[in-house]
Formats: sequence, C-alpha cells, structure tokens
Amino acid sequence: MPDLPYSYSALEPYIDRRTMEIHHDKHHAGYVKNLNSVLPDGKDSELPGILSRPGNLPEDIRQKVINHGGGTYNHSLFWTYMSPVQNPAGDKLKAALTDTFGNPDAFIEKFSAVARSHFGSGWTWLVMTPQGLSITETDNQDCPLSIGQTPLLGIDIWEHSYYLKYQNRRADYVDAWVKIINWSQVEVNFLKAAGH
Ligand code: MN3
Repeated sequence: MPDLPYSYSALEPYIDRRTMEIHHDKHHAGYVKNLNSVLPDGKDSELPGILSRPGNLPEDIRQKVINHGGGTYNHSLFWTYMSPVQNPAGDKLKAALTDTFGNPDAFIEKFSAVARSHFGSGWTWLVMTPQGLSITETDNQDCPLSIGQTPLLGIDIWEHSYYLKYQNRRADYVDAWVKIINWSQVEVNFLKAAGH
C-alpha cells in the first residue's frame, strides 16, 4: 500500500482533501486488504505479471484477483498520474500524441470525452499498444495489462473519486482532473513503454 506522493489536500481545489482521504485510505486500502486475503503470499512486484495473464490464475480466485488486484494496481498508478506541480509534456511524448491524435490538446479533448461518457464504473486510459498510442476504457477494476496494453495515464471514473465534491457532475471532475495531470510521469511511462 503506497503512501500518497503528496498531501491529501495538495490537489485542491481540483480534488478535495476529504475525497483523497477516503479514496486512498478506504477504497484503495480495501482493494489491498481483499487482495491479500485471496493471495496472502503475493508480492507487489508480481502483480503486473499476474494481471497480464489472468487466464493463468486458478478459476476459483481468478475474478477476485482481477477485481482486487486490478483495484490495487490501478490505484497505485493513479496517485502518480496527478501532481500539485504542473509540468508540461516533454518533446517526445508531445510528438507521439501529435502523431496519433493531431496534437496534445486534441488528445485531451478525446480522452475527456471518453471519460465523460463511459457508462458506469471504470477507467479511461492512455495506453501503449503494439500499434502505438491509444485511448482505451475498462469497466470495474479491469487493468489494460489484461488486454495486452500498457497503461501510461488513467483517470478513475468510479463515483467514489468525485462524488463528494462534484456529485453527478462527472464532466466537471474530468475537466478538473486533466488540469492536474503529472505529465512528467506520463512521459517516463511513455519512454519506458516505447523502449527508449
Ligand atoms: Mn478509485
């Protein structure tokens, strides 16, 4: 269970302190606790490999690991995707976003539109696929690793990530969230996934 890389109130006014406390200390911690009850001897470092090949898991625990292992791993990524300090994307990531989406702003537009319209609980991601960058959405706590995609950036659109502050206005949450993206982390993720 990683600590937040910043204080609970660091992302205000975009994300409020109370939401961060409950999201990290209750929701994320809950996935970790449930995962530990299913895979008591598992190690953190094994989780990406396990989620990449869920078909290898015994059938009686498979869905529980997908749910709680995905919840554990996705949230440990999620905290790093946000930053109270704004930093622009680097040149290599900008070039890749431009190649795929037209320009970085067009990427934000498309990513936001997908996040706003996703039906029900889940995530919207920027991923690396064998064909290059793509936007993908997953339901529940499904992780892009399980469909052969490497997550570079992802927004949690479960209501627990925004309801205290934004209630039913998911679009307002998405608009706020894209303003606190930790682009230097996304760049690191991109360069690693691209093999640089
Ligand atoms: Mn969440």
